[in-house]
Amino acid sequence: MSDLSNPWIPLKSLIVVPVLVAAQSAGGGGGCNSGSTIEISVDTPCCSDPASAKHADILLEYVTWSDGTVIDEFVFASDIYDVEYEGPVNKFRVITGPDSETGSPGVFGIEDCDGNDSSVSSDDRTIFAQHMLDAFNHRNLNAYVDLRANAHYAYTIEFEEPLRDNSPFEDEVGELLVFEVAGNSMVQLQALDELGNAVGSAITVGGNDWKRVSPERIYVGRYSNNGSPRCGSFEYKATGVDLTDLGVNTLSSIRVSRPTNVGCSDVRADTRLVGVKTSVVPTAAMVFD
Ligand SMILES: [Ca+2]
Ligand SMILES: [Ca+2]
Ligand SMILES: [Ca+2]
Ligand SMILES: [Ca+2]
Repeated sequence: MSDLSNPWIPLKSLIVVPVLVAAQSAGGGGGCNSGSTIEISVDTPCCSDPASAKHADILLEYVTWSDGTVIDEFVFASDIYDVEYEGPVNKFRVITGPDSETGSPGVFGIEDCDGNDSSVSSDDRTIFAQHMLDAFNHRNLNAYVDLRANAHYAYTIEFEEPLRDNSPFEDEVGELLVFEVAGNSMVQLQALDELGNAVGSAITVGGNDWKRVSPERIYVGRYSNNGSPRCGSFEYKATGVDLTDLGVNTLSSIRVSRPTNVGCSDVRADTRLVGVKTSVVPTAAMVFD
């Protein structure tokens, strides 16, 4: 009641509102980069201009976060499992640029893995996970999951070593790089504990989270189901996710899936995830604190 007599309360409320709005837009979508670009430097051995490497190696070199932090150590997938897919055939593929020297070049449809391309079996899902791992366990970014169906899917990525947040608070340095073909689709990310249970909070990455890669834009090719290149290309966009956004301080594995309750949004995400080594490994003394 005494607050009602305080003439400053209404003014305080007015001041607080814009701060809250800014905090929500920075943390709600998993993006931790202000501005419309993310600085990811790549090496494209085929071509002096990275934009010409759409069918070839696009090798991750270093990332420069908006606070000036430069990181050139990355953590790749060591396993992929628990693949789910409830969509039609010919719509869920692993693509590695056909002229690549890093990774396993080609276009792999999930339905083809067991030798019967008319349906998706349990064997298909298991073998497809191996194709995904072949695309996710090295620094060639031209290797990703391609999805063209508005259908349920999910998969779990386990990392070579746990990712660790450089700060327990929201910060500008992302522990996860997420790439998306064309930057027009939404994807859901959920941290898992050692037993595979969901921990922290699921986030949906999409919309303005996707940034144009700088200093030079990068592109990936378009392919028919038999693997032959088609005309044109798609710009490859990316975002950085601070582990605080996922509600965890460390991350050993992550569930990637179709978001639910997002209306008519494009959920056909074509994704590639790379872990970023932003923090030193704790010493024994730190572990036992
Ligand atoms: Ca099959
Ligand atoms: Ca953080
Ligand atoms: Ca897309
Ligand atoms: Ca961080």
